[in-house]
Amino acid sequence: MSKKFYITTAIDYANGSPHLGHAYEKVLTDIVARFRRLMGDEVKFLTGLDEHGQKVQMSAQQEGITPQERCDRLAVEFQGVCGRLHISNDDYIRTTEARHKKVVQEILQKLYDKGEIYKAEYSGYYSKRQEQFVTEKEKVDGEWPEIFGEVEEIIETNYFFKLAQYQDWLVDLIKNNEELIYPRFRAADVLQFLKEPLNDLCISRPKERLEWGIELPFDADFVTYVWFDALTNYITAAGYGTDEFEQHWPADYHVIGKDILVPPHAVYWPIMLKALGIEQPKHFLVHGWWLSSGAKMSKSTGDVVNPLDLIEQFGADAFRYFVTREMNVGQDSEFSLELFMSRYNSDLANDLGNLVSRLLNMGGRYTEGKVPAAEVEDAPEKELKALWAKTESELVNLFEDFQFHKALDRIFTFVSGINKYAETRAPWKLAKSDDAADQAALRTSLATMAEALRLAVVMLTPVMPEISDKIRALVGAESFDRLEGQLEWGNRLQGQALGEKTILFPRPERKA
Ligand code: ME8
Repeated sequence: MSKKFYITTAIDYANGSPHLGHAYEKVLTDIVARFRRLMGDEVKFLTGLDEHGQKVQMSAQQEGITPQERCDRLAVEFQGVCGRLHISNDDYIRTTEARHKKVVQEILQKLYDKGEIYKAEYSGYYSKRQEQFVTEKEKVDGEWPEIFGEVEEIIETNYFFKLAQYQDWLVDLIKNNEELIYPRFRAADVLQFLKEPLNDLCISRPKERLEWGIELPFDADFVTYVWFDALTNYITAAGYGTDEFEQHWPADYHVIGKDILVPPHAVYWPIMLKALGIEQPKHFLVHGWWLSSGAKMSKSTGDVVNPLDLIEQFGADAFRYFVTREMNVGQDSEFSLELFMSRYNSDLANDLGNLVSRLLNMGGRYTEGKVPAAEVEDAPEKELKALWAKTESELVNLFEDFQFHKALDRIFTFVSGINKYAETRAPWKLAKSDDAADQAALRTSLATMAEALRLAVVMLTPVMPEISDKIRALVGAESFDRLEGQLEWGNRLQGQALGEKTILFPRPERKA
């Protein structure tokens, strides 16, 4: 059986409600997954929920419910966001599932038997908020950084995973594998981290301190450290230990935010795999952060806006368009309602929405609701086709390089080009003339607009699947599973029925 294109997101902490950062990562990964399917790959797209750990246990305690009850409730919320955003994942993993517990215990036992895990007494500083030991070196001006929360000194017996012995191997892996981390500049963060000697990783927590975790198979007094448990999700869902594993592993892309590259994904994970004799993932796609995303945004009126509410208000595709158009993958981006509204109104409602309704309107009036034949090719047609040729030559490469913001920019430049073409040809003026040449130009202009619109939405499909399908249905174009042949100008729509005029992007109602 052939290898699938296996792509994963981070699994979200079941420690609070989903926010813009979570939603963005799903959209980004979904676009890659949908694009790969169009390119002919068989895709396995995994996302999920990270349910163990001290924070989850503490939040549940505060609420007076069990951690499992709390996770079950949050799982509904997180999966709900995936549904609302039309995320096309093939699997959803929760780390409290039996299939996952089994794999975590299996690999712990394997590493223990191989002598990769040892027991030792450890005295050190422990950050409750980060759920990890920290060292004096991490102090800033003699103080623990804010992100550590309360830090306490403790003496504990624990189990340790031998990371340190793999340090040189890991440095070589990162240095010699230019393609491993995208964007490449993030690899420098990893190498910087590896300039300091690595400590072995404490992979257990005594049950007296933390119960909410996966029990160590070789010592029932301990549970597994949450990061060790969480990272393992990628192989659990790939069917580790079964015949299915070969079909999925190695992962093609782990999509993650910049905060969890170092050390978990670029240090712990590669070493865990190496110690287990499992192949390394092919790539990490590391995105930046939405700033002010956690904060609720207030408008001048004093209303409060949660970015995820925009999905219901303006539609999943408008949300998907906005986050993809604004974020240069790898960089940070600022979220603001003003920016969202400006993109919605100018790109979606004006440029794209008006173009569609204009075409349908004229088709109904001048060509009996059908796409006519393109009969002539004069300067305006030549110009628009040339613009398409330029756009088309860039689009697939931009998608392959995760330059989605640029791809959308090119597509919307082309949409503006179609609108300009309509202004130049002015079919509404041609319609007033009985001259045969004017009538041929009228038919040509509607045919050209319809074909150009079909082409414009081909590569919008992975970003705005619902709207693209709607537009295709309105101009009589067929849906497709494969990109092949879709990007060529072909006047394919001749004779197709045009749909009724509709408003694809309604203007928001003004509040009094
Ligand atoms: O880190 N902008 O979970 P998480 C963009 N459970 N992305 C953001 C963001 C923001 N403002 N805030 C968070 C965890 N993210 C672990 C992962 S994987 C084996 C375990 C991203 O819920 C963040 O970078 O804190 C991460 O990739 C994802 O959301 C989940 O974050």
